[in-house]
Amino acid sequence: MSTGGGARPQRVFIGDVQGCADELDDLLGALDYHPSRHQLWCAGDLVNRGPASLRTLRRLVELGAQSVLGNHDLHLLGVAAGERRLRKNDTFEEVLAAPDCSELLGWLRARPLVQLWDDIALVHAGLHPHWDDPRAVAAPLEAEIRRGAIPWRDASLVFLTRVRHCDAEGARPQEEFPAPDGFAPWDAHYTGRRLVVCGHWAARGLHRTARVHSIDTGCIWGGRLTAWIAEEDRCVSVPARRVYCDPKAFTPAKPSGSPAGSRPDATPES
Ligand SMILES: [Mn+2]
Repeated sequence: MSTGGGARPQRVFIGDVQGCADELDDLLGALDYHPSRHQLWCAGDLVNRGPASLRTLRRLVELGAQSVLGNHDLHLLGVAAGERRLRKNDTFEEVLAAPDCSELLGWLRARPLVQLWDDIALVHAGLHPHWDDPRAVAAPLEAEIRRGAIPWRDASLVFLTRVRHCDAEGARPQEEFPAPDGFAPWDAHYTGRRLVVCGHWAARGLHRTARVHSIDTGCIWGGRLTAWIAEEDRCVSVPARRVYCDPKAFTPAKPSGSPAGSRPDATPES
């Protein structure tokens, strides 16, 4: 051990990688990553839209990294199971064709939806204002996912992996941009004692308050890949090597009537 011998590893939370394997390696370099000093926790959406989903999954497994599940991770599992159709902007076909596909998807399927520490909760999108015990909500959903039976319509699963705005009762709006009166970013209604670390909301940018650290900084859109080191309360980020995803390739969000030129994260699949 070069430093801090015997000390517990620092928790390093990484925003949505989405197949940006080169930037993941750039970030590990910028962190001076070492397995004896750092424990990696990704905020989900490890795959899709970016250029190298297969290499990203292999790298994370090799690193012994951890993650919570995001909507794109579930989508990959759903396509692999024949429950969901590949969409035109999906970029993970190489994962499905890989010789180690079943091993990688088995690893992905075993990731949690929520991870708790005394001080921090990690989730892909957000936590519902009425949940006193997010693990009690997530555990049965995780069991179904591990069995290969993703409960697509379960409102809690949708909330955990997709929420951006909600009202005080945790209801989500039909439209997110702009959200109607009475709706606010989900963390405005969150009163839990843990700091929530999440991804999923690239357009919000790096958003750090006493309640939430939202660390998806839009690498696939040509933004940055960001890590937050909990024990140092410090962010480290690296720029995208290029723009991988063109917002113009994304049609306005449903339902019809969305304004033309909606931002890409206005789609239900961001
Ligand atoms: Mn997402």
